[in-house]
Parts: sequence; structure tokens; C-alpha cells
Amino acid sequence: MTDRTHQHEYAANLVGGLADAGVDMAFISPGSRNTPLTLAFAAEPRIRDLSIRDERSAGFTALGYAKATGVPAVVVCTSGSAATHYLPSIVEADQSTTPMIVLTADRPVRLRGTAAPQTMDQVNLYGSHAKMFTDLDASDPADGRAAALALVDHATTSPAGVAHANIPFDIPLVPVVAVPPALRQEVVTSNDPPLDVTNISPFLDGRKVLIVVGGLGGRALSNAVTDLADRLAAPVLSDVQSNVTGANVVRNGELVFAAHDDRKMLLAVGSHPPDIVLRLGPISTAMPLWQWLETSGVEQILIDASRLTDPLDSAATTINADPVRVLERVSVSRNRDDAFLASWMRMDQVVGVALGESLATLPFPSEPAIAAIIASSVPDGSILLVGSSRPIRDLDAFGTKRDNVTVIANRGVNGIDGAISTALGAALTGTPTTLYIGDLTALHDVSALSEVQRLGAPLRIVVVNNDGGGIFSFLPQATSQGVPSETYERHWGTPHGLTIAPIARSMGLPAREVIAPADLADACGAPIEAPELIEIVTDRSATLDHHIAVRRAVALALARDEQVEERL
Ligand SMILES: Cc1ncc(C[n+]2csc(CCOP(=O)(O)OP(=O)(O)O)c2C)c(N)n1
Ligand SMILES: [Mg+2]
Repeated sequence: MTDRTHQHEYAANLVGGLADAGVDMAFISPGSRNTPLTLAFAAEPRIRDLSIRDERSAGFTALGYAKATGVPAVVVCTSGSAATHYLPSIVEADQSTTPMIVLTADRPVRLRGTAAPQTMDQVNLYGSHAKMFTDLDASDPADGRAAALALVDHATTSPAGVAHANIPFDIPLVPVVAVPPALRQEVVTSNDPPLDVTNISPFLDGRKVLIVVGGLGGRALSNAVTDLADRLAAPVLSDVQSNVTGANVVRNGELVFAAHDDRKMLLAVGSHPPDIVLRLGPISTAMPLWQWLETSGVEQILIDASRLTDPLDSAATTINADPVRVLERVSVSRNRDDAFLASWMRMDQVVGVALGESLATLPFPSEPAIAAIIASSVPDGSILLVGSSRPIRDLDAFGTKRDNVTVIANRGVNGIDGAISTALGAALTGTPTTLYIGDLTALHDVSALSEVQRLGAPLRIVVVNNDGGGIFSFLPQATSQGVPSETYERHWGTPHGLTIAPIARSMGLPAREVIAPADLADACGAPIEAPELIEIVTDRSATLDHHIAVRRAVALALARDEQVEERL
């Protein structure tokens, strides 16, 4: 792993080199992966660091600055689809010979070609429109300055144009020593012979199987999983996007899985460990689950048709095939011992009750309660399109899984871009659709509100407005001593002070704010006949505490049930 000191020093040298070469302006879009660069720009007094939330807009702003000054402006963004939004401004810069320097943060090289979240191929992303592309290696700080000078040189040498550097950064992204959670290690090693891909039955027969369905959906998969889970008496942890339901689904799977005692021991897995995990499709939204899969050593079989590989690198066997086809070939005798399943179902029930009680005690509006209300109130037969960042995680953790609601999300690269347009596309099928997003996600695609109004599709947009990027409160950037609070607010908190409802109204879209839980439930439950926007304003600074309170209450209830209070 790249040493954290090295990559921060590298970023500081790179930014220092840019300043030496005359760069005086950087347009930075919020994200986590670009943290070393953001901190370096914030600390460099010769370069003004401006935060612009929409990368497309940041690209054009940099373009205008460079056209007016002749000095290359710098744009900086996180990994994933963020970088794709620079293309129109890059094409203009290239064809108008305007100097521009594009710095895209990337995941570490070892995660390339895997299905790691918010990861895509960023090498040569802008093709012939960038004069120069370089895939930098931030491991030796001494190289940073030379890289900067080369970028400026390429951007400014006639004919001027675009120099693009892609820079992989590894965790920890902030200059503190991160303490990894000490999850219980349930090490089960397998000396079994190599798996015959046409038949995984011997690996499942008579064993305690936990089925994990990631972000993969479809009726056929749901039926195949339900059938196999029934025969194996296996509990199923299904990701919110998988829409897999059925009697064996642990409905509060994320919370059950995340519940730990104060020594960070996972209660559920500790008390009721599986012999083997059958993973279907890409990794799940629930981070506690994939952290456990990554570190526990539990035997895992992964079946995924994707061309991308396992980002966790934890499956003993990966079968690149359609999970439905593989599951159809499984022949196992019916498992008559359902104690394992019953224990997970009981935990689920305990957690469900504790969750309900805990949500009710939180002051409203709390973001966990909003997720629960939206999940349970949207109309039967409708689509629930959920945005990246907190909404999908909150829906996964706190929302009830419903058989008759189809959840959709843009989780290929986890962008916060294009959400309103995507929902409009879904609603144009005629199926009533609810879009549940954060405020930055709404603002990123705000121009689409006028299309929603114009096309009149059955779309209800619910915006949870916490005045910025709430998700970053959950990351080390929020508390690290290496990130001054003013810098945190400018580049991650990114408050804007806007309410979205008046913006929507200005585009002719009916829009209103709701405050009370019952009003939110009524607003979300009403038939969706014409487009409208519902806004609910929350307190970003309180969200993390709300989450902690709910998780604590759930863990306590589970521990009590498991007779392990002494461990809490
Ligand atoms: C196109 C794009 N740019 C940047 C990011 C990095 N990013 C991930 S979450 C997030 C904040 C989203 O804020 P908001 O929509 O208000 O949701 P909240 O976290 O507040 O619930 C950002 C900027 C991204 N995923 N996609
Ligand atoms: Mg927000």
C-alpha cells in the first residue's frame, strides 16, 4: 500500500510545482478519493482553491478562467463518473487551444478491473482530446514536482491544450493513522478439491450457508434464490437494489450484520457463524458486510456474470457465469435442520422491533427515519429510484424491503450525477416513480427539473436537504486533525444555503416542503399522477449521531437477546 505520508507529500510537491509554474487557481469538486490533492491545494497559499460541486460546471469555469488569463486553470475531482463530466470543457479547451490541467483521483492500481465502488477505467479517459495523459504513481514524493512541471509544460506549449494526470490514491486518505475495525475473525479454511463450476452442490449440502445477494436483480434470480434458500434453510442477505425478497430474507440484514459489541465483535456472525457464504452478483451496499467478507476468512463462493473481478479478493472460488444458470444446477437434499436459519430470523425480528422503537425516539426529521418512511410509504407497484451517497445506504439499512416496490439505483460507478434524468427516464415508462436523493445530487442535475415539468411523467422527487454532503461526516475527513474544520466545510461539507423547492417552482414544477413525519408519509404514499417535488430539510451535523443512536439501540437489543450483555 502506498504510504500515507508519501502520497500526501507527493500531492504537496505536485501542487507546489504547479504554483511555481504560475498556476494560481484550482476548481475542486467534492469527493473522498481526491482528499490528498484537496488538502494540498487548501494548504498552498499561492493557489486559490474554489469548491464547485458539479464537475461539468467546474470544467467550464476553469475553461473561462484560462481563456481570460492564459494561465492554465486546474480541475480536481474524485474517481468514477465525476471525471467524465469534464469532457465537454476539455473538447472546447483542446479545440480552442486553451491551457487546462485535469487531475483525476483514482483507486489504487490493484483495484483496476474489479467491481470496487466508484471505480472505472480512467486511463486515457479523454482520448485524443487531451494533449497529454499520464498515469502518475504517488509513491515517491520526489516525483511530484517534476510531474507538475510536465503538466504545465504540455498544457501551455503551443498549441496549448489539455494535460490530464490520473493519480491513484490509497487509504488512509487523510493524514492520520486509521485504526481498522477489529472484526471477529471466523476463520474457516477449506481443503476441498477445486470446484466443479457446473455443480456447487457438494459445497452447500448439509452446511450452514449464508446467501448474500449483491446489487443484482430480476425476477428469475429472486425465484432461484428463494428456492435454493428454502431447500438449504439458508438465511439471505439481499442488497436493497437486488429486490430479492422471500421468507428467508433477513429484512434488516445490514443492521443485523453491523451490530457489534463495544469490542467491535460482530454479534450475529459471532453467535451464528455460517460455514460458507454464497455470494451472488456485485458487492453489496452494506459496508459492514463487505468488510467482514474481506477480513473474516470465511469460505466464500462468488457467482457473478460481470467482466469485472472481485474487489474484495476474498472468494476462494469465483464463477463467472449467470448466477441463475448456476443456481438452477444445484441439487441439494432438503435441509431439515433449520436452527441456523431460525437464529438469523429471530435476530432479524429483534432488530426490526428495536429499529422501530429507536427511530420513533429520534427527533424528527432524522435521516434514518426519513429512509424508513419513504421505504414503507411509496405506492405499491411503483419504482423507487434511490440516489448515491446517504440515500441508498440509509434505504439499505433502515428501509423495509417490499415485494411490490422495485428499487433501482445508479451503482455502476456510484455517481451523484444524472439522478433526476435517470428517474425521469424510468417514469417515462408510465410506472409511477419516486426519486429519493440528497441535495447535492439534486443540484448536480438541477436543469433536468425543467424537463420533468415539461414531459409530465409520473415522478415524485423527494430531496433530503442537509445543506451539503452529509456522507462525508461518516468519513475520517470530518474528524481528522489533518483537516482544518474550515477546509472540511469548504471542500466536503460544501453548504450552499439553498432550498430546492423554490428552484423547482421557478421551473414550473409543483414543489413543497414537509416537516412532520405523518406529512412525509402522506406525501410519499399518495398516488403519483403528475411530477412534483417534496423537500425535507435535515440537520447535517446531527445525522451521524442519529445513526450511532440507532445502531447502538439495535446492538443492545440483539445483545440482550443473545444473553451477552456482559460483552457490551
Ligand atoms: C459525479 C460525482 N461527483 C462526486 C462524487 C463524490 N460524492 C459522493 S457522495 C457526495 C455527496 C452527495 O451529497 P448529497 O447528494 O447531498 O447526499 P448526502 O450525503 O448529503 O446524503 C459526493 C460529492 C460522486 N459520487 N459523483
Ligand atoms: Mg446532502
